[in-house]
Amino acid sequence: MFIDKAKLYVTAGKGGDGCLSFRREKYVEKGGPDGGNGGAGGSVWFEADFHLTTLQDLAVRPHVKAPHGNNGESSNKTGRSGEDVVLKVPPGTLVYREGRLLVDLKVSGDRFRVAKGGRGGRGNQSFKTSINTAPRVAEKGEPGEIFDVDLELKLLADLGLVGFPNAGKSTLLSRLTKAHPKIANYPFTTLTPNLGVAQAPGKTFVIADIPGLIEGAHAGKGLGDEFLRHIERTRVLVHLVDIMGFEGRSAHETFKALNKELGAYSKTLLEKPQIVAVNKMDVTDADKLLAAFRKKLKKTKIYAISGVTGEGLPELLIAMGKALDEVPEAPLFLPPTHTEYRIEPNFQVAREADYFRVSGKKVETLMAMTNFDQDEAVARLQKILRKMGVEKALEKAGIETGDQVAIGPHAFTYRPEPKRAKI
Ligand SMILES: Nc1nc2c(ncn2[C@@H]2O[C@H](COP(=O)(O)OP(=O)(O)OP(=O)(O)O)[C@@H](O)[C@H]2O)c(=O)[nH]1
Ligand SMILES: [Mg+2]
Repeated sequence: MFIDKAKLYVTAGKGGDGCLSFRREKYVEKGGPDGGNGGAGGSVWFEADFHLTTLQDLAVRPHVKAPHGNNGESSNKTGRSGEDVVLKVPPGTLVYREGRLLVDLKVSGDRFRVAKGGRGGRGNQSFKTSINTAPRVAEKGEPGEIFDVDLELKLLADLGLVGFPNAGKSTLLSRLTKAHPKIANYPFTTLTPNLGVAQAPGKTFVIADIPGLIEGAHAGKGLGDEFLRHIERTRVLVHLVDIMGFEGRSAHETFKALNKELGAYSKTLLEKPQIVAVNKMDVTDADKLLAAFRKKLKKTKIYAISGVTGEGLPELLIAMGKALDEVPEAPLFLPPTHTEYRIEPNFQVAREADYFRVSGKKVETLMAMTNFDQDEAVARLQKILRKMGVEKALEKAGIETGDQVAIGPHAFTYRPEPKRAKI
C-alpha cells in the first residue's frame, strides 16, 4: 500500500457585510431601507481526480484560502459571492479533522466541502417589517470556517504487472500511464513499486509495477516476495514475459517459474485472472520465439506486444479493461464503516475567575455578525440570546447585574432586561 500524507490549513471566505442604507429619491421625503445583502464567502472543496496519484502538490502549499464575499450595497444590491476553491486530490484520499475521518473520496468526481464560506450579512432592507419600517440594523458577514485537515492517500492498484527482472514491466507502465519509472537494461532496476493511472475506453484504473521476481523469491531470493503483498489485493494480474527469456532460460520456462513463485507465495495470487503478454516483439526472431511459446500454451490467449514500438498495446489496454469489468470491484481499501458527527450544544456557560464565558459556534457566529455600532443590532442580539436561553443559563450559573460576560473576543457587562410583571 502506498501511503502519502499532507497537512493543510483551509480558510473559507467571510461573507460580505450587509448594507445599511435608505433610498434617496427626489421628491420622496423618507425613502425606505434599501441596503442589500452581502455575498457569500467562497468555500473550500476537495474533489477526487483520477489524473492525480499523489498528494505532493498539496503538501507543498499547505495554506489554502477562499476569497471573501463582497459587501452589499444600496439600491438592494447584493454583494458578489467569493468563488469556491476546489482542490484536486487523487481518488482514495481520506480527509481527517482532529483525528476524525470526515470523508473518503473514493471515486473520481467525488466532492466534499471541507470549509464552508460565511453567509453574507443581511442588509437593512431584509429587516423591514410592518412594525419596523425603517430598520437601522444590518448584519456583518459570517466568518468562513477555518480548519486544519489531514489528508491521507492509500492507493491500491486495480491491476498488477508481474514478470521476471528486465521483462519490460516499467517500460510498459510508462507507456500505458503518465508514470516515469526508472528503466534500465539490467535486472532489478525497480526497487520499490511504481503506480500509474491508465485510461482504457470508458474507464480508468491504477496499475502497479513491482520489482522483478525470480525463482525462490518467496524464500527471499532476489528482492524477495516483499512486494507481492502490494499486488495481493489487485483484481487482475498482467504476466509480462520477455520473448527472449531470462539468463539462458526460454520465455516459457520463465513463465512457468513465475507462476510457481506466485503460487508459493499465496494461492489467491494464482487464482486471480491473469493476462499473458509477451514483450519485446520488436527484436529479431521474435516471431519464431513467439510461435514456440504459443505451442506450449495452446489454450491461453497471448498478447504479443512491444513496450518500445507500442505494438499490441491498444489491444492489451482493452483486454485489461475487460478483465477488470469481470471482477467485482473490491474496495480499494477498507472503507470507514461510519462517519462521526459531533452534535454541538447551542452554547455552553463557564464561570471563570472574574467573568462568565459563553462559548459555542452559534453564539460566537451571532456575535461576529453583529455590528456593535448599531443600537438596533445590539438590541436584536440581546433578544436572540435571551430566546436561546443564554440569559437563563447565566443566571443559573450565578451571574448578577454588572458582572462581565465574554463571548468570543467580545466582552460586555451583564444588564438583563427588567422582568415584566405578570398581569
Ligand atoms: N527491444 C525491446 N526492449 C525493451 C522493451 N521493453 C523494455 N525493453 C528494455 O528492456 C530493459 C528492461 O526494461 P524495464 O522496463 O526496466 O524492465 P523491468 O521489467 O521493469 O525490469 P526490473 O525493474 O529490473 O524488473 C530496458 O533496457 C528496456 O529498454 C521492448 O518492447 N523491446
Ligand atoms: Mg522495472
